[in-house]
Amino acid sequence: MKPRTLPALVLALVLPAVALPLLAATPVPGAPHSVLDAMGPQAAHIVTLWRVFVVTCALVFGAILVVLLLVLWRTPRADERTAPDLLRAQSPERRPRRTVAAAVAASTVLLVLLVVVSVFTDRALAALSLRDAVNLEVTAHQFWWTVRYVSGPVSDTFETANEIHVPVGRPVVVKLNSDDVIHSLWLPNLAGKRDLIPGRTALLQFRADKPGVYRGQCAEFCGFEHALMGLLVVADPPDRYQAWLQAQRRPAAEPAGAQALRGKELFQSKSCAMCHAVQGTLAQGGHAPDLTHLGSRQTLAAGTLANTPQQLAAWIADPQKFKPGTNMPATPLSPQDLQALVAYLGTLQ
Ligand code: HEC
Ligand SMILES: [Cu+2]
Repeated sequence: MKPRTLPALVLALVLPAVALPLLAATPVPGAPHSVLDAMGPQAAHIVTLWRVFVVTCALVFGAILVVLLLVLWRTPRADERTAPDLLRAQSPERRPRRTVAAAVAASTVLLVLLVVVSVFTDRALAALSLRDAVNLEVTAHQFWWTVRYVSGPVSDTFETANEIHVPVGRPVVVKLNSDDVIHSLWLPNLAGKRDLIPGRTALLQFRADKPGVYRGQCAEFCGFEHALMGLLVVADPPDRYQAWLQAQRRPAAEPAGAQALRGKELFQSKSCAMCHAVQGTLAQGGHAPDLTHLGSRQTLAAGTLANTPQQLAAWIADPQKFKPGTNMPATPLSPQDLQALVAYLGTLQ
């Protein structure tokens, strides 16, 4: 290799090899969810661990490439006129042996260090103070989430779906269950993944330190619509959180207006009420998202659609169009009936 090609190769190989992983440790602005944008202590521990790993591995990789290039550069070139150098094969290779031993020792030390950092991260994750914690139960279904608020007396317990509200600065303990297959709850900005396994209870602890809306995702392949099994975590200042709690505990208000009233009747007489519950009405189904305060949610169908009257109508008319394989069937409805249902669901604030 010509000496001049070395700097060019360093530029072409080593720089990207080191720069790309470092880029992977930098948050993307405006991403809907990101492990690199920690909004609480649990996620911060994890992202620190990730950065230590990425930087260490990138530097090691860069160093290996540099050594490789140096070796290529220094190796004597042979061509057809060069006499075979058999002497080298017979003399003991003391220097290379020492170099290899040193490299193995350095790798071992680095690996052990990474293990130590991982263990400390694990301990830090377990050390989150749970004083004054908010208690929640999340049950995963194909392809949506039940969220039950179980702090305080039983009369204060209520259920919602696909949207978790938490107060900023207070720890949250989530009891995890699954209704069908294995799912995994992943709130990248707030905590690591935790599996939801049928028949087994797991706990996830986190705390949100900044108000905001953080997207979460099912992180374990669970069937057709696994990718459309999202959820939102809304971290509110304490007073807004309390106001939200009060509103969620109330049963649905009686709708005003003939169209919405007709919608309520339809909801109770069509199949909807067999699956969905609206507290304070005859609809008490338990196999689908609780719709008592549907209007207060930002999305429909586990983060798949925006919660607007148009999207709501489109969803009810043909859920399979948006989530093929979801467990909600299309219900044949006249346009007037569909509008009445949408008007009714719009009153469920
Ligand atoms: C066989 C049970 C079943 C019936 C009948 C049914 N649904 Fe659903 N519905 C579901 C399931 C399951 C979901 C969750 C779908 C998903 O996200 O994968 C759902 C989701 C929804 C959502 C979105 C809820 C949210 O929080 O995102 C609305 C709104 C809804 N259904 C309204 C209706 C209406 C109105 C009817 C009657 C016309 C109806 N459903 C009939 C099972 C049913
Ligand atoms: Cu899932």
